[in-house]
Amino acid sequence: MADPILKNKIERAETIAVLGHIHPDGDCVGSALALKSYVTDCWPEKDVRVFLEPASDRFGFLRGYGEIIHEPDPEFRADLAVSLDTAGIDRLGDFRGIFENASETFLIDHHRTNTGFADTNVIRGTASSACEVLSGFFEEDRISRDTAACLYTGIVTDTGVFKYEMTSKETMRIAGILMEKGIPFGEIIDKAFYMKTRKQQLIMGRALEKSVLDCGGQYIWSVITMEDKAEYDVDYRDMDGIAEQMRLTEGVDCAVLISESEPGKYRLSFRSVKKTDVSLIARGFGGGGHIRAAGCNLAGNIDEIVRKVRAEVAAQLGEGQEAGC
Ligand SMILES: [Mn+2]
Repeated sequence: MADPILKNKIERAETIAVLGHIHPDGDCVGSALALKSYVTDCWPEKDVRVFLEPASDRFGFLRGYGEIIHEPDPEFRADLAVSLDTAGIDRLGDFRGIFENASETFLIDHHRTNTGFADTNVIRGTASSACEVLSGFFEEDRISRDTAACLYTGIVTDTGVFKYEMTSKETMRIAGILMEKGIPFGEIIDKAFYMKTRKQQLIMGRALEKSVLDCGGQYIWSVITMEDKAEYDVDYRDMDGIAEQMRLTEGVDCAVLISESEPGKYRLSFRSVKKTDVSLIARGFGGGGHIRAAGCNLAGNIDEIVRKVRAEVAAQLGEGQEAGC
């Protein structure tokens, strides 16, 4: 049985604003469009609008993607504003005013750090994604194929295709229900997660070709220069997934991609498998992140940066000469 709390609020509202976080990802776009799609199917008379910053084109196949509003509308007074996948009110960016002007506010999220900034707050810190939480408010037989595709996209992106730790039996149960709606699940996984443009593939090839295996094969690093990026006409957004691919080299425990953002300035992206806590290393250099994925920015001589980072990684791999560090 679906929880009726959201349904009751929607039925009382004529105008509904759906909001998410800045730099919207697949879970943010997926949950926002899923809510709009569900409301449109069940209550076609409602005025429901999704407000988000521009997102990646890879989500362009989702119903309602082309109707997302990117500019805040100061005239719009929603009876109900729903915030999805957003941990704090600041993260609503330019759309915060729409949320604050609404008669009633509701939020659905899965970030444990959520500050609970709405009138009604549903925060499930153990859920894989906002889409997983949101699906609990939908009646199963009223979820259309279009709505299912939106929800599935969010779950796929936030779980790294059912791989990350928060993926649970419940995640898989919901994914199963969505699959039964007839969605092209393989195609959605490719589009939402694995698909790359030609130039993204080529810059990854360049990074892999230039990579150096170190510390007895446990550490891999690579440097992408401004010249490399210019050659393929790419920017930092095209570099997603490269450090992750390096991490998947057999025997490797820590991967670092160092990409030059401006002359002499570098963005470092760390990934680890088991032993290395890359959040510690990134934090030591003024950045942050998680134990298995982190990042920081460094400026200076590239040989010096490579040496400093290697020293930190080698210290953690901890086997000294034995490991060839
Ligand atoms: Mn999320």
